[in-house]
Amino acid sequence: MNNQTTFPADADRDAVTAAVMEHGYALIHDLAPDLVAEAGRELAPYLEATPFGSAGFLGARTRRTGALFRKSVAAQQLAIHDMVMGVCDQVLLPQCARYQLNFSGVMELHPGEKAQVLHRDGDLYPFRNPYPATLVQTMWAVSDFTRENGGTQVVPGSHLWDESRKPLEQEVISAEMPAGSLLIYQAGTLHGGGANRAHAPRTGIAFQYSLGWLRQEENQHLTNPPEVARHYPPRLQALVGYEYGGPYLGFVNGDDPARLLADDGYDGPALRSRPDIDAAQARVPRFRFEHPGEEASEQAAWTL
Ligand SMILES: O=C(O)CCC(=O)C(=O)O
Repeated sequence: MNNQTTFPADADRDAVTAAVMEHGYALIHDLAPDLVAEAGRELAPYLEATPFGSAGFLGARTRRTGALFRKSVAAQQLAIHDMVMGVCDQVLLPQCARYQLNFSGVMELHPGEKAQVLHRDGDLYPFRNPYPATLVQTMWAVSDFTRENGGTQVVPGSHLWDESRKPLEQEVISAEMPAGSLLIYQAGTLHGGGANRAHAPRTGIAFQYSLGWLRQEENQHLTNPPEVARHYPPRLQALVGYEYGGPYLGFVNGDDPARLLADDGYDGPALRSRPDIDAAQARVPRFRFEHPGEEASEQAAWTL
């Protein structure tokens, strides 16, 4: 156990935040075993009814389902766990007035799943790493997480690296933790699901929190629910949000938001982007942040 990044359930949240800021991640063992087990039970039927992913990033042997708060009361409680809120307050509030829930999902990696490509969740936005903490990501272990069964792989310290630096094999660790524990990490921390070489699935529940200003000014989603927006011109439907904002931005239950309006009988794999969206994003430059250094005031720590 690494005592700089692994904590007991009664850990002080300042110490956990310090690890997330310095090392890019922290593990808190046995934080909410009963609630996590209950969420796992509530979500199991949804996972069972979900096909495996479409290979690539989403995994050919992984089942994923999103929109968790409609499916699990325990998940509602987990998402607002005191420890998570405390760390989000400290990591995100220096950059925003309020943070928001950005993603909810459960990932069940089945035996034979290969390791996912290591990635930064903050790359949803076109910023070059290192960038300020735009996101906090959490992964609750529903099953035990081990190196053998595909426990999340993490690259300690990589939130501070220039993005041109690639991790060596020995720089990648496996987030091993018993069921009921929490892995919490930053937007810029390289990570990915591990390979499952065991005989049973590895299941984790993920919630991601983002800066409150990463959204539309007028709340288009509440103003224009599907039954209302169905009657709008297609261009307007896209503009108010029934369209991806970029790769992986704006999906509904892991799929194209436009499907909320169309009854076209589509029964293919859930997709979180489209080739034309990926191509459009590829021409957007990645903005570089400057960190003015140790002496800078907390108010002006980063400039674009
Ligand atoms: O399943 C995991 O351990 C990590 C999954 C992940 O990082 C992702 O799907 O973006």
